[in-house]
Formats: sequence, C-alpha cells, structure tokens
Amino acid sequence: MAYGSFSQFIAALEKSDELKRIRLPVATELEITEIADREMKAPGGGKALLFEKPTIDGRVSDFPLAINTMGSQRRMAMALGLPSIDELAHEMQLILKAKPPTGLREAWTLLRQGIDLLHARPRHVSDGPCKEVVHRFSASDKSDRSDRSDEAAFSLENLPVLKCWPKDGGRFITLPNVHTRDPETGERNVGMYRMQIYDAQTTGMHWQVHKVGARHGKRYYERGERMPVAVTLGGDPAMTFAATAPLPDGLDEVLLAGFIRKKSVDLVKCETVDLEVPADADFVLEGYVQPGEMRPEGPFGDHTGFYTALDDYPVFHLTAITRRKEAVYPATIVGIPPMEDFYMGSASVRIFLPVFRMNFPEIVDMALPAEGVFHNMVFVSIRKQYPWQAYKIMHGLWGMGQMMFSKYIIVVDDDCDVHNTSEVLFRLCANTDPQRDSTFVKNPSDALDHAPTFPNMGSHMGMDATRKLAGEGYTRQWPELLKMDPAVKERVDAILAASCT
Ligand SMILES: Cc1cc2nc3c(=O)[nH]c(=O)nc-3n(C[C@H](O)[C@H](O)[C@H](O)COP(=O)(O)O)c2cc1C
Ligand SMILES: [Mn+2]
Repeated sequence: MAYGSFSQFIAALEKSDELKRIRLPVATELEITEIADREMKAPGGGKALLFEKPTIDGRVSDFPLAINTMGSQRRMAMALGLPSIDELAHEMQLILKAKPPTGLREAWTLLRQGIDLLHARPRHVSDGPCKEVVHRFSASDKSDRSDRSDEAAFSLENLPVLKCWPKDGGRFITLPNVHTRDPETGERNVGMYRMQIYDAQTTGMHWQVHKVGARHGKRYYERGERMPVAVTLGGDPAMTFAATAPLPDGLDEVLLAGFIRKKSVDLVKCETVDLEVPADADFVLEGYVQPGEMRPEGPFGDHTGFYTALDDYPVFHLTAITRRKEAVYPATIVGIPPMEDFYMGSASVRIFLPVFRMNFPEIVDMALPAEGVFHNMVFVSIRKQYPWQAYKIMHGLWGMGQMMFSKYIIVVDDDCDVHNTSEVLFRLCANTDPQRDSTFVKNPSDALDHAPTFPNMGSHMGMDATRKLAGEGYTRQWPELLKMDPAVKERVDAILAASCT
C-alpha cells in the first residue's frame, strides 16, 4: 500500500496508536532532541512524535515536525506499507529465484510479481502537490506561475531544522533525500546525506567519499560543470527508506521505492534544475553544487555516539524551494544507540538477506546489532559444511558494497540466533581460541569511524565462533550444547499451566 503523502502516513500511525502529539511549543534547538532521544530509548523504540509547534529561536514555525516515524519494527513496516518486513524479504527471494512456474498457483504468483515490477517504474507527471507553493531565489528566472505565491522572503530559515546536540556546528537537515544524476550515463541516485545550514540559501552536502552522490560529484568536477542537486523532504516514507538502503551503485532508489510500495513513484520536473523528483514530497530544495567549492562541515553529534569533527565537504546553493501548502517537516536524530536509524538499517538487512544468500547459500541469518551502529559489527550465522567456510563468508561480506566497512564480523553456527546479542557473545566466548579463530584484513573504513589512525582506512577483524571441524585441525571431540528433553518441556508446560489456573 502506498501513501499519497507523508501526512497520510502520519495519520495512519495515529490511527494505529503509534503517534504522540506534542501540542506545546518545543525548541528546535536541543529540546526536541531530548524528547525524541527519550522516546527512541523506550522499549521497542517508543512512538512517533508530532511536534505541532516547533520553535525556531523562540518563534513558532509554520510547519509541524515529525520524528521517530520509522523508529520501531512495526512503524518501519508501516512506512513501507507492509504488515511485516519479512513479507518484502520473501518477495525479493521469489524474484531472485524466479524460474518457469510448475503449477497454476506459482504462475499466478509470478504474474503478480511481474505486475509489481511494472509498478516499480516511475511515472512522469507534469505537476504535483510538491509545487503547491513555489519560492524562487534568483531574480533572473522569475516565476511564470503567477497563480502561485512566490515570496522571496521564504528560505531555509522558515523550516524547523534541528540543532541536535550541544556542540553541533549549527542546524542540520537530518532526513533529506538527495537526488543527483551521473553526467555520463544519466543514471539517477537518491541518497540520504545530512545537510548543515550555513545561511538562508546555502547548506553543506555531507556525502561521504564512498557514497554514490560523491562519485556523481566527482564526474561533474572532472568536467568542470556545475552539478544540479535536488533534495526532497517528506512524501511517501518508502522513498525516504530507499534513500538509506545500501543499493549497488547504478541501482535506482526510485525503482526500489516503487517496487516496495507496489505503485509507481510520480516524478515531476524541478523548476530551476534539470532533475526530476517525487511529486508527493512535502518540500523540494533545488540547487547546485559548484565543482571544487568546499567548506568545513560539522561538528555533528553523529550516529557513532560521538561528535564527528569538522571536515571539508561540498556546498549546496539553493535556487528554489517548492512545497506543499500543508507541509510536515520530517526529521530524525542520531546519537548513542539505539536510535531510529537502527530500525531502518535492520529493515535493509532483512530485505537484502536474500541477495546475500544468493551469493552465499550457507548464510542462514544476519544482524547488525544496535551497539555496532551499522558498520562496527556484523553477526552472521551459517550452515557450515567445509573447513574455514566462516572465513569465506567474512571475505565475501567485506567485498560487498557498504558491508566493506564491517569492523568486526562474527560468524556463528545456524542454531544461534543472531538477533540475540547475548547468545552470540556466549558462542564467541565459548567456541573460540582467540588467536586461531581470528583474522585481520585491511579495508576501507566508514568515514565516521574515528578509531583508525588514518581516515577512511583501517583494519577489520573476523572471528570464527562456529564449531570446529576435524578438517580444521581440531582433533578432540567437540562437546555437545546442553538441551532439555522436549518431552520434559512439554510436561513442565502442562504442569505450570495447571498450577496457574
Ligand atoms: C538518518 C541517516 C543519516 C545519514 N547521513 C549520512 C550522511 O550524512 N552522509 C553519508 O554519506 N551517508 C549518510 N547516511 C547513510 C547513507 O544514506 C547510506 O549509506 C546510503 O545507502 C547511501 O546511498 P548511496 O549508496 O546511493 O550513496 C545516513 C543514513 C541515515 C539513515
Ligand atoms: Mn544509490
């Protein structure tokens, strides 16, 4: 099911008792963070919050602010219009394994998927709600849309953008979908890269060196051409999720969003740049990045739980803002885990597990525990068949897209639940001889990892916590894990049930 707008999604959350309204004025400077942080740390991720009166320097904003809208398993599934994330993972698996149907039932299933895939393709439309109000900034290309207000006074300063943590270098847009295009192939990319507000019409553009936005930028810089960039805020949350998904370079996030929500994304041309954006967005920030122009960005209280230091990043200059009349500003905060982004990352892992399993059929399950903030720690369970198979999996993962950042990979047997950190640690402690069962490699590091001596590169460690095989040089008998007799369990269940009534 697709949402027609971000507001529709918020209404659905409210109907499902997944939303709290905060009616009193609350400051965008730190106060919203403190409330949201407490909510995100509540069991299961708390509720989504709608701040009806966020204040900017004491003045009530024209726009409400929604936060933590995807910050639980249930809300993440709702954002994608699904009863559960596993349903989408299952569909991915069917598509990957598609072969000629053996029966009518299967044929129907495949046909339905074919239709869903058709829906993945975007539709091009000539207008949309994201243009209900148009604000252009350059006097030279005055609007021909005389029917719509064109107040030049409107700017980024009208948006309830958060100053998240006390030592942040300013306000940051934290949930932006950044649309760019490869100037050589025309391929589109949508990535989520935070934006620091420098002034009313200028922001930072924090695409890290490994990300596709940065690669597109490099192509423009090589050509010495100005790079068109459009940023959307709000709209169907399926698009926002897709912008965070670790897709291979060249795989279009707009297609993924269409596939997830089973409805084409409507794309509309921007007013001042040659790009197309989802027509249902709440806000569209149009503009450009000038090759070679860099500016210090940060500090920012980051998802590592630490402040990321100042670093040079490209600068985004706005040429227009278009928006809905009744726009809602979407935000998140990052910080010491668990935060909202944990649920977004977990959904990605679930949805792409079938892709990993296609490459590595022995993989049973995989989890990125919240404490590892995505890149620091991976738990993976395998059905081990031959010696040193755990190492094949580690190296395989280190070679796949953003999994390259995984600082620690712990491999366990298939009977270990990787979503239960204490179970994984139990296996790690019990099943490893530290020197024998670990390996170190050199690989690119996440740009935010402050621990390595040099930025963007560091060592990664793999630990094989599986049972050791004779073929691996282990000649003693591997002991058996304790397990209660199932018949006893059943009897005890009955005894306890009877004694409770
Ligand atoms: C809330 C949130 C904020 C993020 N901020 C950034 C950021 O500032 N810079 C960045 O490079 N990646 C950031 N990411 C991660 C990217 O969105 C993610 O790696 C994505 O897959 C990149 O897409 P791409 O492969 O198309 O570049 C953020 C993710 C989330 C969920
Ligand atoms: Mn991408």
